[in-house]
Amino acid sequence: MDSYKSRPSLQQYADKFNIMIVGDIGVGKTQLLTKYGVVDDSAFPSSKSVIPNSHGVKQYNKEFEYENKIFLFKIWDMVYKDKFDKSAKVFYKKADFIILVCAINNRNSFLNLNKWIEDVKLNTSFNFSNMALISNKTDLIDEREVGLNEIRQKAEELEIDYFETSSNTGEGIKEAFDKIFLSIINTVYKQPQEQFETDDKQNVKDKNDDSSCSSCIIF
Ligand SMILES: Nc1nc2c(ncn2[C@@H]2O[C@H](COP(=O)(O)OP(=O)(O)O)[C@@H](O)[C@H]2O)c(=O)[nH]1
Ligand SMILES: [Mg+2]
Repeated sequence: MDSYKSRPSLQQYADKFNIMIVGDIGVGKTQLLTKYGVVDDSAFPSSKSVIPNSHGVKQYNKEFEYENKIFLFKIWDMVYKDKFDKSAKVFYKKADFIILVCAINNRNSFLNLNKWIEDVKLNTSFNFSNMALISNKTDLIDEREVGLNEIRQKAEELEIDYFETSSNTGEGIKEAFDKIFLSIINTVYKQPQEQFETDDKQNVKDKNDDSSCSSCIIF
């Protein structure tokens, strides 16, 4: 297991990104993250996240290496609610990317994607290309309630990437998250000199320096 001492300090990350994973309860969101090897935030003090339990959101972290740089992905997962409450809407606003999840053996979880998308629309000023769709539990093929074509069609309508996974067997998980992370890096990450050249230096500082935040939620 990695020791904390071997982890980069916050300043050493090339960049940090916030991802929110949403979908009906029971579709396997938490299991997907665990299988991908995320680190529980409480065991990752350098991320300095302080999210009160009352928000019903738990943060996981994943370091991701690309082109000799290390990026930190903070992933927000719902703990117990099937909807974010009003106070947790702040997470939508801070997200760089949203992962929608349904399960192939649960038709309602597929139909409810529209509600989640509506939530995203209402609470973000968001470019829809910053989303991906995962349908999980592909090992339960005999219980399939959602056709492959209709899920694919949904992703095509939204013009977002679509992945099939099983947290049970692990199939598809690494491919899905690796591709999502790469697309975030390629679309959101700016080279350091570009950042330096912008007039928006304060924003860059705020993004990289969590200690500047005095509220109870530190992103
Ligand atoms: N068969 C099967 N079960 C799964 C899979 N993913 C999650 N589960 C089970 O589904 C239940 C809900 O998973 P969980 O990750 O807690 O769902 P969440 O509410 O979306 O976070 C648990 O009992 C998991 O073991 C999968 O891919 N295949
Ligand atoms: Mg969960």
